[in-house]
Amino acid sequence: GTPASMSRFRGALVAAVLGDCVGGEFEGAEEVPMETVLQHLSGLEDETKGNCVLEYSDDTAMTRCVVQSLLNRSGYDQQDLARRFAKEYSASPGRGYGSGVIQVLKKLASPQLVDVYQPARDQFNGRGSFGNGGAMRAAPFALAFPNLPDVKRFACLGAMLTHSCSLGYNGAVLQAMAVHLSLQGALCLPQQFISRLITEMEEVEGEEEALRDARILKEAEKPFCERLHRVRDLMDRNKVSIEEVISELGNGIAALHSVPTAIFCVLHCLQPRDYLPESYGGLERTIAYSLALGGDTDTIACMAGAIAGAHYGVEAVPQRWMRCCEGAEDADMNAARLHALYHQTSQGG
Ligand code: R7I
Ligand code: MG
Ligand code: MG
Repeated sequence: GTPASMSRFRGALVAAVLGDCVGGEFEGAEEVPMETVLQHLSGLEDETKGNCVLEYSDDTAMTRCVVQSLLNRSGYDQQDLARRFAKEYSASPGRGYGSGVIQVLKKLASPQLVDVYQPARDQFNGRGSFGNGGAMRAAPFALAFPNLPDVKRFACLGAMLTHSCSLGYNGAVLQAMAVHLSLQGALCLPQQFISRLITEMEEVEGEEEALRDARILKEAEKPFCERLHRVRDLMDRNKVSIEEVISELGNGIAALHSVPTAIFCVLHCLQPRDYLPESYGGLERTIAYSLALGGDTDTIACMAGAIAGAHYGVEAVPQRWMRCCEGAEDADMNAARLHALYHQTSQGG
């Protein structure tokens, strides 16, 4: 498709929901044989099963808040978004939220709250969360703002409502940038795609707070850059085992151990793989592969889904999969509305 086409917007938002819904089955599993993944996915194709419903988790619940807020406020409004997060959590607390972020969401509900970023700063003894909860809901920022500086800035602020550690919010910046570039068609040149992400993250991680957090947490000087270099090394190789991907990139709940992993899943699945069905297109391969990594499967598949969906477009999403996923229809409709906002913004409106 052409850059920033409607199909890419719909693909991004719908495939993110799909990843979350189908990935929920394996969240936290240590090892997930590919055979089990393929069985789970072919279960969605089974018409005789009638109306299968896979519920979405916190990943989609919070993404929906971001989408609704951006649309309603025609841009980023921290008060509005904070209120929506709090309201959504109190309406459906059972969506599988991270154990730490629940405290933030409860505080955000207080009408006395003056600084909406303060509850996030109080997390984990004042250092803030490095979980992937900011990154899992970052895709809509790439679908609302056409300019990269805006995407970076608002993805960062939107994540800081719950994640004040740079290893948390910079994961959101990276995820939003990956969706932004994919939307432009940048995945047609995978080498340039990863190089561009590294160049951008060099700058992002050169900030003082990022350097300080990395030092305190005893990570590499620029942790996301280091991981992206590993992604580049892995994608250059012909054969890579799942075990190697997990040990090099991780499959955990930290943004650092999941956002580069999701990006790798997309890059690795641009080509057919002999352990994935020949009938699968790139989007199906990406989701299946993400689940086979185990660990934080709903979130890795959600993030990989958003990037892949922006590349392949909505036509690549299997109708039967979509019908099984709660919130997929809604995502499709809202993607069209974000498409309008994006193109309105790009004309300076
Ligand atoms: O990041 P967050 O919103 O969780 C998102 C994940 C996704 O996988 C969702 O699908 C859902 O399952 O949860 O929630 P947080 O509570 O901020 O962070 C998640 C977890 O990361 C925390 O519960 C901690 O276990 C861990 N964590 C930390 N541990 C120690 N020190 C995050 N930050 C820290 C830290 O600074
Ligand atoms: Mg979840
Ligand atoms: Mg998860």
